[in-house]
Amino acid sequence: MGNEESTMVDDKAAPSVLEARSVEGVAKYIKEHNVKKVVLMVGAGISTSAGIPDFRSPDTGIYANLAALDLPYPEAVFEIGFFRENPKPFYALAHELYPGRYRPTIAHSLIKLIYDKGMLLKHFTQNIDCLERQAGVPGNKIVEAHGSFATQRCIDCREPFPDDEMHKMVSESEVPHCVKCNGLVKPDIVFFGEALPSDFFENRHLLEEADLCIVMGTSLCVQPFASLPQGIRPGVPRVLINMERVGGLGSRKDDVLVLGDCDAGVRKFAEAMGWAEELEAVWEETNPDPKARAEEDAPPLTRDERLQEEVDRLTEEIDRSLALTDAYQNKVRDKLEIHEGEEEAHRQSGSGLAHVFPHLARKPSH
Ligand code: CNA
Repeated sequence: MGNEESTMVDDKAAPSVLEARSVEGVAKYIKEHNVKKVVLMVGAGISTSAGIPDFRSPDTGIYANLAALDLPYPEAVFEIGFFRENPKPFYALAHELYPGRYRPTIAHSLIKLIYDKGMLLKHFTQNIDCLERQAGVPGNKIVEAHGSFATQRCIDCREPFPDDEMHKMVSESEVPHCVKCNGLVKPDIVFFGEALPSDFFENRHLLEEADLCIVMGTSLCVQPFASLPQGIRPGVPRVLINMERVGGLGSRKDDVLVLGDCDAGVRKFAEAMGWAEELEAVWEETNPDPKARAEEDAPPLTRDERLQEEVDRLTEEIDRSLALTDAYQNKVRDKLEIHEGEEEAHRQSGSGLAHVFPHLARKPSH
């Protein structure tokens, strides 16, 4: 874990460049120092409120729920050796995580807003869900340190596998095989022991240029990503928005800890920046359902309007049951008329065959 700094100072020590070790202190710093080179480092915790479980949260995390997949130990699902033997658990998980099934969270929209403000230097993500792209952050601003589901290839001959075929296989939880050599196909996400994409190493130097660092939703347990916050120059504020304290953050004088739910921390930060409304608007753009969007936008009903709605609903219900009663009465009346008509025909024909040829009996009686 990246905690080599944990012995330096405690998280209550007086700040050096910030006025206060709080989101308000950071907001003031951003405005007064014209901060323009923000680096973000994030993990699965920014996507949990979208409905994608993280790895390590007790009870709700993927590791806590992998028993059903029959794994020898949770990490095996991302080990290439185990994948070769049994790719099914990975594809069950891929089915869950596959992009396109989830809406970005407000934390993803904060990254987009920071970009819109011209303040985003680089966004480093460990996530493989592509939600920052979906939130509108351009690909050239994102380093997907653990790869993504965007492309895939054969683990033996490296032949790329078509996107549409992959989409179909994953949505059916099927295991895809190479069209050339029948080897196993794997998305280009980084498994344990595999090298990170070159993009990660080529952009690491940017940490030294950063004038603010925001770390969100990560346990900072996986190296080398976990060491990124240490690459930020001393004297540059680092903000941790996370459920728990991780990776030695809080150990520098200008570290700010915003512990608790990520979305709440993000909204608190936006509020301090005076961006609250703008952030909600940017997030709203990610809402796929325009009807839900219109309903959310509508002002809440007054007490009288709610009462009127209830009266209308009840009136409609009563009308409907009265109509049903009418229909029932008509049906009974029709039946009675037919029955009387049959008896009359029977009387007139005297044939006694009306029960066999009822259409003969149904002649109107003059
Ligand atoms: P992790 O180790 O599961 O840690 C998640 C962290 O986020 C923990 O510290 C949690 O306490 C915290 N957290 C969870 N939910 C919230 C919340 N709502 N608010 C605030 N904090 C929260 O995940 P990491 O990303 O640190 O681990 C790296 C792995 C996880 C990478 O290799 C990813 O590929 C992998 N992963 C990605 C996804 C995804 O793409 N969405 C999902 C699950 C795992």
